[in-house]
Amino acid sequence: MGRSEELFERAKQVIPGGVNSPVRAFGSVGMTPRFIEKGFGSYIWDSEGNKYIDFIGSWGPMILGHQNPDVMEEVRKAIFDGLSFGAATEREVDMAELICEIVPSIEMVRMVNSGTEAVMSAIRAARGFTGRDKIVKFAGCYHGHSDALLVQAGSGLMTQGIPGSAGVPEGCTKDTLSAVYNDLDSVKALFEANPGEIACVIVEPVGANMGVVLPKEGFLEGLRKLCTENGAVLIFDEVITGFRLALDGAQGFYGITPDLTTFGKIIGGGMPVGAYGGRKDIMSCVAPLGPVYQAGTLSGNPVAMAAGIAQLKVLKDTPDIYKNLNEKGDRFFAELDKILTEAEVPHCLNHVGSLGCIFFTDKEVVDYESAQTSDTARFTEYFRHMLGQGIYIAPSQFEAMFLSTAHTEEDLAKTLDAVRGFVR
Ligand code: KE4
Repeated sequence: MGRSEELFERAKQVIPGGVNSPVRAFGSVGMTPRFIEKGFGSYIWDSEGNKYIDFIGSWGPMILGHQNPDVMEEVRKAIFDGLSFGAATEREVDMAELICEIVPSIEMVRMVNSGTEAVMSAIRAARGFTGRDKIVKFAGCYHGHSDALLVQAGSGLMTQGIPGSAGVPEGCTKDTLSAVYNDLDSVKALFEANPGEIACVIVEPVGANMGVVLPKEGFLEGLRKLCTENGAVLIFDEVITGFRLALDGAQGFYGITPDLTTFGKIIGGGMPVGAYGGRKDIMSCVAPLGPVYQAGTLSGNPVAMAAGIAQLKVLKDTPDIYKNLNEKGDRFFAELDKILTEAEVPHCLNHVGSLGCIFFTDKEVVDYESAQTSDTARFTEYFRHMLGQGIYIAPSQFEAMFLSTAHTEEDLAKTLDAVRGFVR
């Protein structure tokens, strides 16, 4: 038994499923998860010393690669001043000012400790601001594990949300309505059926939790128009897309202004950080300024702020960093698509910038339903082959591939060669 197997056996005795987040268990690919010991640049090493090119990057945060020197230096400096005070600190002000400078729609922002917390809080702020209870989400979009958002994917269109998890009472999802991604009519229908009752529409501006699904032309603009017309808050969940597609995220990339935005991942530089923010009139509802309660012991933690600020500053101050990263992504995913096409492998490759995903289906994947047509058994073969070639991709068809500024042309060439070996 290898070290990962040993560790996994130990872990399963004391941690549910042996992991602290389900996708890490490699369940959908039927393998023992790799226990990772170290990361540097575009690489990670497992507990057996195997080296991998890392295309998960901690599910998005490591856009600069592992152990970026600027981030590590700022963390080193911060830890010697102490780890946590539960008090206001200058770094929190610096972070909030930086986010407001970088993302024009953000007039006021609150730090939290995860994307889940950011979304849960933004939803509460939207409900508190509008005085309305109902919310609209999209089948296939994932917004963290707060009760109201754990509705059965694809359930609930025109009806009350059906809990998608045990332990979530129907009362928590009865006000959650599901719409169809890229289908504005499904959203219009919900507004018509619930006049004056919908507090917000929350959307991943690029779906990245059903695999990668891009917004069709006019979809995001249409959501903006519907929310404005109906007095509902438009929330962009940019936990993945924020500071990734562009410095000002998907809202900058696509030119749409949401009322609130949620962040996570990149904003923490690898440390546990989330944030929500946007229009001052909405955020002014949040305690202690307003009546919407939200709190957190480690919110704005100084070490986490140091990491996040350092990462955002590199992204903000490095000339052409997004142009180069997105062009690298365009070249890589185009070549990946070409290899699969020339090998006549039925597939749909969706990508934007440094985010991408291969679906093993002959359908165009534009929403949750079409994503489900993917041959997940074929994906498992693909995953296992790539892992064996030292390429670490998400152990699930319905996740994304993340490129970083640290991935070299050699890394990408090796990855493409591994794909050629798979299709041969
Ligand atoms: P966290 O609570 O995991 O920090 O963020 C929840 C969340 C919110 N919104 C979006 C768009 C997200 O993608 C996420 C979390 N993303 C997953 C990856 N698909 C995290 C990986 C995991 O669950 O372990």
